[in-house]
Amino acid sequence: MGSPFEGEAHIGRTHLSNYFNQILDPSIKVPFKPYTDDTAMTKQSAISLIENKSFNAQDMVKKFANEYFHNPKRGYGSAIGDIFFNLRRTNYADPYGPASMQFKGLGSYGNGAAMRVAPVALFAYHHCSDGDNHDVTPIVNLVTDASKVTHSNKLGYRGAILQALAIRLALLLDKDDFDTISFANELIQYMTQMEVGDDPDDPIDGGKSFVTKLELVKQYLNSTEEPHIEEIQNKLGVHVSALDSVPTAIYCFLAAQKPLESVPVDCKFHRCIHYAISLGGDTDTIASMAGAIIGAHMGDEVIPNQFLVHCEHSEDIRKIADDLYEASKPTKCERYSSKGS
Ligand code: R7I
Ligand code: MG
Repeated sequence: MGSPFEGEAHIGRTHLSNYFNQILDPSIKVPFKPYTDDTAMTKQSAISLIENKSFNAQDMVKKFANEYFHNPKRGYGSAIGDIFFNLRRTNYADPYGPASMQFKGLGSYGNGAAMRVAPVALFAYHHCSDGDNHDVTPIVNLVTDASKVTHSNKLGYRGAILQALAIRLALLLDKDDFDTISFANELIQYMTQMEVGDDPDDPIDGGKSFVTKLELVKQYLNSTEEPHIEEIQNKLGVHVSALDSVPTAIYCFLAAQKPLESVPVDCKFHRCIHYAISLGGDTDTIASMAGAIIGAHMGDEVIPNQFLVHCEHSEDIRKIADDLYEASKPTKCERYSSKGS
C-alpha cells in the first residue's frame, strides 16, 4: 500500500486521504496493489520456517533468491541482487559468504533484514519461548542468524533485532490499553545492552545508535503537539537504512495509539499505516514494519477487509500465517531442550 509513494518527500494530506478513501470505497475498482520486496522476503522467510520447522540458512536464502529471480522488479534494494547472483553462482555453498563481502566487507546496513523479520520473530516467540517469554535470547539469536544472510553490518541486523523485539513486546501487551512510554523504555533497555562497547569515535559507525533514536521517539510521544513531518524526516529518518527507519516504524505504531491530528481516522490500524505513509521516503517499508507491529498487537481482525482486497496475494498470506502458527508450536520435548536439560 505504501509503494506508490516511495521516495516522495512531500505527500499532500488530501492526496493521501483520497487514496485511502478510494481503497475503502467498495464501489471503486482501484488497481490491484502489487507487493514489494518487503512482502516478497517476508513470505519466503515464513515458508522456509514452515517447511523446515526451524531456521535453515541455506534454505531461506535459496527461497529469497528464487523469489527474486522469479520477479526482480519488486523494488529490491540496489545491493541485495548481487548477493542472490553470488549465492546462485556458488550453489548456495556458504549462505553467509556473499552478504559478508558487501560494502567492502562491512555488510549492508539497509532495512531489508528488519522489513522481513516478522515471521522469524513470531516463530521464535511461539516456538522457543519455553512458556514464559521472559528470555529474549532465543529471539535475538534466531533473528541475528536469519538477518546476517543478507545484512551482516551490525546496524542492519540490530535493526532487525529491534523490530523483532518490538513485535514480541506488542504480542505481550494488553490489547486495549498500554503505556507507550514504557514500551519505548523497554526497547531502550535491550538496545542499551546491545550497544555496550560501541566506540562513539569509530570513524565508520561511531555515534550511530538505536538508543538515541528511541530516546527521540520518547520525546515525540511526550510532546503535547504532534511533531512536524520535516522534524521526523530529518531527525528520526525515513530512509532505507535500518537506523533511519526501524525506530520510525516503532514510532508510527506508538503514535497511532492516540488520535492524530494529521490522520483523523478512528480505526487504529488504518491510522498507523496512513501515518507511516504520510511521512514519505521509504513508505512501503516503514508502513510494512509498523503494520507488522500493530498486527502482532491487535490481530488480523482489525485489518479492514477493503485493504486486503487490494493487496496482491493477501489470501495466500493469511494461509501462510496460519501455517506458521502451526509449524511454530513448541513440542514438549523441544520446550525442555531449550532449557538445556
Ligand atoms: O536492505 P535492503 O534489502 O533494502 C531494502 C530497502 C527497502 O526499503 C526496499 O523497499 C528497498 O527500497 O530497499 O537492500 P540493500 O541493497 O542491502 O540496502 C539498501 C541500500 O542501503 C543500498 O542500496 C545502499 O544504498 C544503502 N546501504 C549502504 N550504503 C553504503 N554503505 C546499505 N548498506 C550500505 C553501506 O554499508
Ligand atoms: Mg522500501
